Amino acid sequence: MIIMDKLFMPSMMCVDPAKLCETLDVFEKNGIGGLHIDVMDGHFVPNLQLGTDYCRHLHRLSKLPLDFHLMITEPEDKIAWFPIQEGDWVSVHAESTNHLQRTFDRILAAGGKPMVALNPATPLCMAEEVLEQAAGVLLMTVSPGYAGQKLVESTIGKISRLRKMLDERGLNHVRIEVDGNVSPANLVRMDAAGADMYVIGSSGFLKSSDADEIAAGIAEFRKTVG
Ligand code: S6P
Ligand code: MG
Repeated sequence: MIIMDKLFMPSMMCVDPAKLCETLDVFEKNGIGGLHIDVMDGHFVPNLQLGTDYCRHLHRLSKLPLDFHLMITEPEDKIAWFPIQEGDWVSVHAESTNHLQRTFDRILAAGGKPMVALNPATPLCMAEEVLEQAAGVLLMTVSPGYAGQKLVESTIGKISRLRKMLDERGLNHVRIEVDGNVSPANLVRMDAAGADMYVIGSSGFLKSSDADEIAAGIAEFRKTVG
């Protein structure tokens, strides 16, 4: 069995823009896994967030990989818009496309690591056919669209069921990323259920924009998952 590092992925939507460079510096110095980028198009989710130029700036300003979370319709036609580099993760929602396989193929051709994302009420079977090719599954633990929401309780059991499914298929290299209300208390439960990649926003160490407090928060979170 492969034991993988647990990865913390700060949500860039929750970073104070006035402190962008110093916050990126804290992330690099404190072993952050990658920068989670919420891309929202106002159609798939009722909000607009982070664009392609912002992603380009982040690649210029930081060595950390990007973790694109595409909440957009017809992602298969838009993969080329994003500055995907070798080692970047790219999550695409199973609900957002009739062409999940084609979207995966395009992410792989761009050098990205494809992941399939599922909303809280979307069953795991929607991800099943791409698991062999996937670098991970992103389980939404809130409904996508906004930061600062409360955990959908049923998603904790869903994490356990997905971990079991992956183990049974010998796919324990496939990551389970959780996104939404990853508070210190929920982190304990998500970790125990089998998640190993955690999007951290306003419920976690990005509740503060102070560099020292963020660094201390990362250390606390790391202690929790061991
Ligand atoms: C939500 C988005 C998330 C949020 C993150 C915020 O649609 O996909 O990545 O940015 O969940 O974290 P929190 O702790 O405020 O829920
Ligand atoms: Mg997200």
